[in-house]
Amino acid sequence: QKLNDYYSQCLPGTAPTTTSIPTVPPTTDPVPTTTATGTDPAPTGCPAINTNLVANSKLPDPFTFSNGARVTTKADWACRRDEIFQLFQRYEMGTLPPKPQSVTSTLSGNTLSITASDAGKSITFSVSISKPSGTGPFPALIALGGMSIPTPSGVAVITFNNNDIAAQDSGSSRGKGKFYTLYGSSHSAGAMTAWAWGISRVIDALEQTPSANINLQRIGVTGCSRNGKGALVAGAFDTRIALTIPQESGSGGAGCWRVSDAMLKSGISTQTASEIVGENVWFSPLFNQYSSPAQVTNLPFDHHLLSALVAPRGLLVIDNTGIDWLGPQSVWGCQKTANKVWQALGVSDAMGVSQIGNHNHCAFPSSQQGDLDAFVNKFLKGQSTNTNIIRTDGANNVGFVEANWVSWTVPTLS
Ligand code: MCU
Repeated sequence: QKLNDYYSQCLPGTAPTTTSIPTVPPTTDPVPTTTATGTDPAPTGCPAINTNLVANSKLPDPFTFSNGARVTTKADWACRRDEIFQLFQRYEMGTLPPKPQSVTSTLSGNTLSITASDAGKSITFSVSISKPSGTGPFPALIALGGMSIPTPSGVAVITFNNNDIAAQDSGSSRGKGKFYTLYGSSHSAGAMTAWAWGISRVIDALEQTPSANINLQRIGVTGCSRNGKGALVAGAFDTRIALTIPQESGSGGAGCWRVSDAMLKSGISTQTASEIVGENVWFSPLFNQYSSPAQVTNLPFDHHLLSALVAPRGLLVIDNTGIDWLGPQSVWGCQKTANKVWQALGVSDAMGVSQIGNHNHCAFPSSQQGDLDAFVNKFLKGQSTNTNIIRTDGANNVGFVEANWVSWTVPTLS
């Protein structure tokens, strides 16, 4: 109930009516050169990134490198994924620091305390672990700001207080939170990158704490609204996460900047990049200069490619058609397009979209329970289920005309 009270205050219209873009603080951290996350080593032999931005009013091609070469194999995709990951850090999210010099943890009851130290500084934060009955190791969902979907049976819930790692009260929260205590208040990472870094440290801690009794192959991440944007980024950035479930994440999450700009232009009151950079600190200050409609079209990616970073792992996008501010047409078109990357990898049913209206923001409707169960049972419990789920009840969304947004074809990657 507390969570629902909070969410009902969030929408609609807590956004400032004027867009005052904060000045860009100097960033001292280096431009990213490697994925440096999860357990995957950065791929080698990849083409160099071409950072000349080329205007593109459509959704950029997942299968063409920035140097113009075509992606034809799964090995190419590993390189292209790495390139997309670096581009997101460079233009939108800020730099994701690699694993710090030291990560230590202690488990006391249900509380896992994590200390991360680097370059003479250290921070400590904790997560609470709520386990089901029975014998583990248990699958687990890491919940940003608490669970907003029904807790699946047999699954542990790890509550991650993302606000403690990076504040998200308003545009004045820049550089506040434990991440910035460790890396400095002028670090380029936006709040979502900072949260993703923190979630990776939670997984590091679980790896070194077998007594926590969590199955490391069966970790998911979820969150709603602003925390749903964060859940998508965490799942995109750390390949140890088997299932990513962003709920009603809207613009800046499962929506595509270009489609949201078109919605606003057509008169629908929806959130766009130029609004979001003034409202809060979810993105890097580096993104400010790319946020106007004229600049958004210069970005070498859109959020279909943020989702694509999750592939071939599990992704279920849970969404609400009833709230214009969330950009339902944008989320629908963006994520149907993202699914093409899973298609190319031969696992289109590892990525689903379930979009249902007529309910309050972040109030999960029972009509979506089957979709959630199918993904949880497959990716967190190892069952064989039908996850061929791409559905919307939004009549308007049929108006997303793919030919207006997608001018590339989908290869079958060998
Ligand atoms: C959907 O997430 C955000 C949205 O981006 C904000 O503009 C709005 O004010 O708050 C939403 C939210 O987090 O609601 C809880």
